[in-house]
Amino acid sequence: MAFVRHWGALVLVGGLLVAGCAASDPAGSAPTTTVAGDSDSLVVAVRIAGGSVSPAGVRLETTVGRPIEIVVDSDTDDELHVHATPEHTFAITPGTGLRFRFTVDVPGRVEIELHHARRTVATLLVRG
Ligand SMILES: [Cu+2]
Repeated sequence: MAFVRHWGALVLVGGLLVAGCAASDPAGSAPTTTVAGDSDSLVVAVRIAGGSVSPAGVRLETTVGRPIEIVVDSDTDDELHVHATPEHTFAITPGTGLRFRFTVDVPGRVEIELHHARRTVATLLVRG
C-alpha cells in the first residue's frame, strides 16, 4: 500500500480538490454513473474496458454507515482501493457485475481508486 502514505496528511475543506494516490484525471470524462440502489445504499457503477475507466474523478455525497456498493464490469485485473478508515481493498477480476459492499464509519473524504489503472474513480464526501 505504498500509495496511501500521503493520505493522512490531507485535510481538505469544501470538497473541491481532487487528491489521491492515483494519477489525476484530466476533467472527468463521465459526469456520473451512479444509479439508485435498493435499501438506500449508494451504488456506483464502474466500467474498465480497453484501458479506460469510467467514471473518473466524480464526487459523491453520502453519510456515515450508509452501505456503498461498487458494481464493476472489467476486462482486466485490478485492485479497487477505498481510502476509508479502515481502508478496504478489493480484487477485481475480468467479468461483469462484480459487487463490492462496504460502509464508511468515519466522516471525511474517501477516495476510491484503481491501483493498476492508476485512476481515481470517485471521491466520497462522507457526512457524519
Ligand atoms: Cu489507493
